[in-house]
Amino acid sequence: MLIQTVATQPFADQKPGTSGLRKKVRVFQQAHYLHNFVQSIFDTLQIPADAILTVGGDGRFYNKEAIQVIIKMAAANGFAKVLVGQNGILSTPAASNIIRKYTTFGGIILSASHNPGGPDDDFGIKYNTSNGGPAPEKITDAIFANSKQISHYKIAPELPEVDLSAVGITTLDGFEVEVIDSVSDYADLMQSMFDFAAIKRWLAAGHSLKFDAMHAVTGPYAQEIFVNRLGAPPDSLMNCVVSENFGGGHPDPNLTYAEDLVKVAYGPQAPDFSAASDGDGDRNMILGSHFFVTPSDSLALIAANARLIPAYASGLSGVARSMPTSGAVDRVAAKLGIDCYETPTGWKFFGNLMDAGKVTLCGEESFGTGSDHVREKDGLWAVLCWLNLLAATGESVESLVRKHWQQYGRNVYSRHDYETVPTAPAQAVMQHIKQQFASLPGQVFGSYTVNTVDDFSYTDPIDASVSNGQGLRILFVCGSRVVIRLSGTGTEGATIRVYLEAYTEDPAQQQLDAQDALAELITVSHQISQLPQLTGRLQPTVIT
Ligand code: VG1
Ligand code: CO
Repeated sequence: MLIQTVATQPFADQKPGTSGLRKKVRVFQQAHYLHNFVQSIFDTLQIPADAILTVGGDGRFYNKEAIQVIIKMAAANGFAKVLVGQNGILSTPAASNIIRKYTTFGGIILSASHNPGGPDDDFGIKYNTSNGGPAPEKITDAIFANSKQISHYKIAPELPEVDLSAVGITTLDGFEVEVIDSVSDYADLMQSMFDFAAIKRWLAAGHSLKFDAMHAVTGPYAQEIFVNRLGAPPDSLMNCVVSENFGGGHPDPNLTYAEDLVKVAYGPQAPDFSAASDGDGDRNMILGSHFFVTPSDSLALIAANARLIPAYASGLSGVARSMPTSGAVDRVAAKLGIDCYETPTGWKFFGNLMDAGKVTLCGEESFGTGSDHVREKDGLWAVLCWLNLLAATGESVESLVRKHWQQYGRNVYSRHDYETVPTAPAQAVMQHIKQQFASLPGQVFGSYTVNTVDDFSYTDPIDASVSNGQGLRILFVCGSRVVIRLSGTGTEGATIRVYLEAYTEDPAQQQLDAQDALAELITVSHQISQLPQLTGRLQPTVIT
């Protein structure tokens, strides 16, 4: 096989964020840009002679072109084989499953997740290690370092374009590309974990389900699992045909962007259960009839009831949540007598805990829930958890949540996002809070007294690696808190995320709308951060 070494110049902006490198498609289309990053990944690895690389993406614009480049570069860099999803499609959790099930060396996932797709929108790429999880910071830092000094990349230019539409094996000079069915391995895994017979009976008894794939990657997975295997009527699915620009939408499953589904779930014919997933299939939104479940509550409730699900019948080893996620799951862990870990934002921090058998379930407030069945968060898995719990208990979504609050109290929670803020004022907000670190403790704001403030730092309990600067925390004496951090997944300006949490045992308070219950805390957060004054933004762009 002819291997060409191509001279190149470094790009300065290839630092992976919370979940890989995300940029506008046009940035990736610059000559050598994708090649440089892929070579920078390969240069961090010691690739053994029989190494297999898993490759797949969420089907967005530029997915197929990128895959052809990656195949040619994998061949030139010494991989023996590439496993690629049919039509270049693998949801993020499905890719994680393929890496694990076929013990491949690692994987490249092409996705910008919940960010919009299309020629003027976003593309992304990340590397997952042999455990199926996102590369830890040690590796992403090394990739960035390589990208800043790269001078050459290797490619096999004569390798023919692989026909990604047909399942099968192509061989060239001993290098193999196998196109695999994108769905069946994942659907089999789900079927092995949940009580499909009980869910089938629940559906057959007249309960209704609506699933919104938001024109993104979970469409074919939902068709196979909900319709083909669980017998749900075909009109249980909406927006389930994958499109390269996600139907022009923003494939982010929350009350703002999943408006098609929200209309149905709050409409006159509201189904018993509604759910949506994001661009790459790792996020989930759970709704009952006229009822929204916060992701933090969803994690807590799945943890509390996990034994009703066959895969977790023998209990959980422990749980983990990202720092900004509410403490609802901590209360469940305390009751169950299991450990609860608090990690920085981003799924990559859960991998070590799962590999070491310390945790079974993990979750993030950003509509991410998952378990150690793979090493990514998993949207359809969360949907199946809920369906399994509904079928096993015969309860409605709302009554399950309300009973949970009665038993554990409610962590009233909301996140306010201020998107596309220019970088300077966003930094100014963070600086303004940091300047008050010494003076804030003890200060009184209305009914809130500041207890402590810090910039969250995490020491990994398994490998002792330290991650600093993970978000500013203002903790109040009453147990309420405000967390402020800058997003690491955006591609335009800065996004400021303000996370608000108050705990209440009072049943009357538990019935309140979260925005009403948090109104004073929101005002206090503005007083301390001066966000409206420093950014000119009076309202958040998105409230979840
Ligand atoms: C966001 C979320 C974070 C999540 C990450 C990737 O990161 O807050 O919880 O892990 O997206 O999700 P940030 O840095 O923008 O806050 V996905 O579904 O985009 O891979
Ligand atoms: Co995602």
